Amino acid sequence: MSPGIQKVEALDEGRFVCVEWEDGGESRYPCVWLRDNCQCPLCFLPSAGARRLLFEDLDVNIVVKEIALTDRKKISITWPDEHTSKYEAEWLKKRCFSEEARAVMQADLFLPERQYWGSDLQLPKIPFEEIMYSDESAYKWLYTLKKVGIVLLTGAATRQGELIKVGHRIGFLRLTFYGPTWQVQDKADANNVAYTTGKLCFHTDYPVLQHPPGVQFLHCIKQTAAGGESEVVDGFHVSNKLKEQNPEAYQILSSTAVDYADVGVDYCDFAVHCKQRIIDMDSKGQAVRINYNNATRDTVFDIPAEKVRPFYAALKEFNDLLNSAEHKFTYKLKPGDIVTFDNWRVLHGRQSYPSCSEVTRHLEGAYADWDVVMSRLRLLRERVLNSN
Ligand code: OGA
Ligand code: NM2
Ligand code: ZN
Ligand code: ZN
Repeated sequence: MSPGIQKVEALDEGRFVCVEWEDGGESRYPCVWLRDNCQCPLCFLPSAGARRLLFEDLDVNIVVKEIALTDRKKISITWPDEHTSKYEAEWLKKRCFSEEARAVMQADLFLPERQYWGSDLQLPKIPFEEIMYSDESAYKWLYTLKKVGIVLLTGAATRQGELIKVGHRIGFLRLTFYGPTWQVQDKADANNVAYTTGKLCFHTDYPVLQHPPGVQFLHCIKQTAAGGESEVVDGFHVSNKLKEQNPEAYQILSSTAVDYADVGVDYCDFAVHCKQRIIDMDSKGQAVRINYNNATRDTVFDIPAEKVRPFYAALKEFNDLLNSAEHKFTYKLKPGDIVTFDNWRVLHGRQSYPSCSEVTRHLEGAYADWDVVMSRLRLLRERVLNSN
């Protein structure tokens, strides 16, 4: 329960409204924001949870004409044109502009907490069946996926189609040029290095797409006796290490736009080209997405010749850190396992395995967007927390 309102007054010639809370705290709201967020049926469409008010009808220099405290749970503002807006205490409290209150709201919305790991990873495991029927388990799955970056679902059937069910559980899967789901196995005239028996060094999938898939699912249907082990590494943790140990390499990888290319035929024919920085960072310099697949890094490289070798040297430093025993975690998928991981954060690889005329190893893969996964996570959280 949020505290009630003690007192409300206009400040700064009516440009701000100051709310004094019963618990002694104080919040200041700019009037232009208050008017913009009027919750009346003319200004807001509750069935869509969206603003009806047009920006052209908003006066950015608006001031209050009158303010009243209706009861301790609501304030009412009359604007110069006699339009009236009412705001609930709880609604206002959540939207307080103080740094602390904003941090609480942002954490609630985006769950930015990260648990970094290295070779010490305790791979989180949940039975596949549980996430399918229990909201609590599904919530735990997605919450852990966001925080740790990887969760293993165990005990799925060893046939194609289980990932379609996972897609329905979260909402929907991300379609790409490799199809709604795709079969990782040794193929003649493979249109991707993943479809061979070769080793795959640490990579994120699909940096050739402008918006690479945020989440990846790999369902083990058949596993080879020899080879084919999986490797994962926490790309955000390693990026932090690189920044500490080799700021110049970090600077190069987080600023150089690398060309990627993928041309071929699968779901349909494709000729995809894109530029990505290998380490994408936010405005605070924190890594937010790794875009690195050595196989699809283009032969075309759009940087001046003298910058090429320093770039390779920086990438070598990053690659070495990814592969250090301290950072990487090795495991082997069993038939029925579905590894789910943050494809923006976790780089993955596999050991080579012997080629054979028959199929000895078969994974089915699929992608989802973080928008869809986070949306399901928020809805599950609401349901799980409200039912307890
Ligand atoms: C892939 C991939 C891993 C594996 O298909 O992109 O990384 O274990 N596969 O085959
Ligand atoms: N597959 C596994 O970036 C990539 O090419 C990743 C994609 C073929 C769908 C591989
Ligand atoms: Zn209104
Ligand atoms: Zn991959």
